[in-house]
Formats: sequence, C-alpha cells, structure tokens
Amino acid sequence: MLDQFLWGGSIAAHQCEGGWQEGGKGPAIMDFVTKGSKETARTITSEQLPELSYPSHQGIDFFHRYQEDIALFKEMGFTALRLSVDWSRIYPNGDDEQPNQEGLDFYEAVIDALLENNIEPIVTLYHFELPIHLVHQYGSWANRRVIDFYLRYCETVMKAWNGKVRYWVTFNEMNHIDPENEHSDIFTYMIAGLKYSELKNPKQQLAEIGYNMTLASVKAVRLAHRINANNIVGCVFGLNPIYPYNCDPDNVLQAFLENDRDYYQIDAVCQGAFPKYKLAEFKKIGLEIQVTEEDNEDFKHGTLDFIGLNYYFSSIAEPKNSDISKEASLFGGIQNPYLEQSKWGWAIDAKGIRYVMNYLYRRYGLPIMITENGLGSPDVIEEDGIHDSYRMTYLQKHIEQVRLAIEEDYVECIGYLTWGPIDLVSASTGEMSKRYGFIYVDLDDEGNGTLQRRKKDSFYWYKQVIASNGKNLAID
Ligand code: BGP
Repeated sequence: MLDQFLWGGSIAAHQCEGGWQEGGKGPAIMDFVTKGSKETARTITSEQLPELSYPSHQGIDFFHRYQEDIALFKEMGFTALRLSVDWSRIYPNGDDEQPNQEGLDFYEAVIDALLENNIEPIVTLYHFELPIHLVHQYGSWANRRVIDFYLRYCETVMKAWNGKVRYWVTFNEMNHIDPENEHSDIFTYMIAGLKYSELKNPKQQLAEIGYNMTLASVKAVRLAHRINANNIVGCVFGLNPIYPYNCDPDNVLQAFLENDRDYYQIDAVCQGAFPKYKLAEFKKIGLEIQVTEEDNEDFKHGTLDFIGLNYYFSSIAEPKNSDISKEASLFGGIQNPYLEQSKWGWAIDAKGIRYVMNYLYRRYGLPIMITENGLGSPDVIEEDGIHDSYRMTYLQKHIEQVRLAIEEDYVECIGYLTWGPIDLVSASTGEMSKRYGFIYVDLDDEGNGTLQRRKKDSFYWYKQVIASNGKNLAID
C-alpha cells in the first residue's frame, strides 16, 4: 500500500447525527422513514406520526458526541474519515436564498476536530439527504432546477471549508437508480425521495433522475476545481459483481448485461461524455432526454479525479425461463453455493472486491478509493468484552484482496475505509442491531440505551492493521 494510503471509515449524517430538529436543520427525506427489520421493509410516511419511531431523529447522537467519537477514531490511527453533510442542515428547504450559519458552524467544528487529529475529512455532498421540500415543491431530481439548488449548496460548503477539505464526493450510490429495473420503494426513496410504486412513468422518471444526477456530478466537479485547483473530487458507486448462474452463454450474457447497467453513469462521469449507447437505449423504449450543448461541455470537463467503491457482496443473475428464478424471487436472490452469507443474506465474497477493483481500473484508469466495506452483524456483550471475530475475519479477507489488487494487478488504490466504524443505523432496515462498528453503541432497535461507546475486539485489531499499513492482518 502507498505510504500515504488513507485508512479509516465512512459514516453518513442521517444514520449517525440525530439532532434532526436542532441547529436550524430542515426536514429531509430520511426523517420520514421508520424502522424496519430483516423481514419487514421500512415504512415511508408522508408526515410525522408520533406513534412510529424514526431512527434518523436520534441516530447515535453524533451531533452532540462527535468529539468523543473522533478521539476514538484517532486512537485507532485513522488518517481519513468520510462523512456526509446533510444538505438540510445547510439549506433547510433546499431552495433558500441564504444558508443556515448554524449548520455551517456545526460541520466546520467537526472538520476542525478531524484536522486537529490529523484525520483527512472526505466530504460526501449527498448521501440520501435531500431536503423534503425539494420533493414536494419540485418533484425531486427529475426537475432540472434541483441541479441548480444542489450546486448552490455545493458552492456554499466548498467556499466555506476551502483549504480545510480537499477530498469531496459528489454523490453516494446514485447508480441504484436504474430505469431498467423494478425497484422496491425504499431504494428509489433513499436516492430521490420518491416511492417507486407511486411513479407515474417509472422508466422515464428514473432515466431523467439518473441523467440529472450525473449532470449534477460533473457540474459539481467543475465547480470544485474552479474554487480550488487542489480539490480532489470523486463520486461513490455501490457495485457488486453479478455472476452468471452457470456457463450457459445465455446466462453469461444475462449476467454481463445486468452488471453493465451499473456502469452507464460511471462512463458518463469518467469518460467526458454521456454515453451514446444509453441515449440510444432510452430512445428505443420511447424515453426522451434533453441533452444541451452546455451539458456536453460539462460532461467533457467535469470528469472525476477518483472513483469511490462501496463493496459488500456479490450476487448471481437469475437465469431466464427457469424454476430457479421463481425460487430466487421468493428468497430475495439466488444463493451462491461457494459462499457463506451474512445474517442479512448478503453473500460474503472477498475475491469480489478484487474483481471490481480490476474491472474499474482497467475500464477507467482512475485511482480508486474503497469508500465502504464491512459486515453487518449483531454483537454479543460478554462479561469480558465484545468478541467480534466474524467482523475481523470478514475485513481481513477483504483487505487481503485489496492488497492483491494493488500489488499483483497494479490497481491504483488510494485508500480503504470501512463502513460504519462506529455502530450506526442501517440504511436499508433502520435497525441498530445490524452493526458494522469497531465501536459498540449502546442503543437497541427500539431506540433504547445509554448511547455509551465501547471498544470491541476489532477496535484493537484495526488499530494494528493501520499501524502496519495493512501488513499485519493477523487475528489473535
Ligand atoms: C451502503 C450505503 C450506506 C450503508 C451501507 C450498508 O449502500 O451507502 O449508507 O448503510 O450500504 O447498508 P445497510 O445499512 O443497509 O446495512
């Protein structure tokens, strides 16, 4: 690994901050999503219902405890922390004329605390945090005006923390908006504040949203470079390799095509043009996207400096016309007989991270930052501590594959950040018991607990990994 390799973790505002009505924050989309579970989807409500529990309201109280948490990250030896800024703390309605100074002050204090501890802040500008007013008033990202509001917000924070923040991320996982796929409500909602089942013309709307977000990303890159030529700007994609069910060429092609849908936006933000093949595909199914000359200029000049990769699992493409696809849809995906699964049914596939890193690097030639990776698991508190060997084993195997990608395959990788270095609310289920952290937070799925922080065994292990720059992965 490089000498200045970035080691640390990633968190997102709506999953950890809490303080949802403090500091002048406005309501954002995830403030209307209740707790769900492994079996039950989270409910999205149109107003706040007092009898329901909304995990983003309390988070893990990072809003008040960030100093203590950053001190723990420092103790582990972090050299980077990726955190998101909640747009609704800066512009409570999204379309306000003036920013909310309290929101700017809050994040500046967090950034200063990181810098004082020699931790590089990596700021995600959009991680499922959209002011709800922009959904109600403008119809979310399907409306181009939202791009302007997003850029106003980006400009405000980029100028406010100019020189303090060098690494910026334009979007987290916008690739989950895929016009070709049917979606569950929660996925389109997390990214755009819209329920899939309520979209009048889902293909058209998702294509517009996908296009507008990629356009917003290239414009934000240009803006960041204009504000400070030393800014290093990436965009984060959630990618899982989709393997063919077997070597039947139909299944191999099917897997390729499913995989490929994740890449049109990456092509758009890395290759200097919105891909013609995608516009042709849209046209064929009757979707019209208005592409202006100005858009083309932005795509040309707004390419990324690095690609952020969120990697958790691999999956299998459902074979066509077979009983297996029926079975798979009952259980939410075909199980890979060569792999074990997490308690939440995600296939544990360390080699998959090497696969995607290679694929990305060979296709785009841009540096890669692993921006999320980790195992969601319940933990047990024993008298003498929290012995999370399963978490260490998962991370050990993945870091080993990252090392192979760098040393054997010559992939340029600039950092490795685990997801949720401190336990936080799960995005997909809203549970606390789906824990990723090295630091345990005393809070249960019902929102009860002291919020006290405790070090797990993995805390000491990750510290040793970082201290050895990834060489010592041994688990005692
Ligand atoms: C990624 C998101 C994160 C995070 C992670 C784990 O897709 O960027 O916000 O939550 O997935 O998912 P979950 O919390 O559902 O276990």
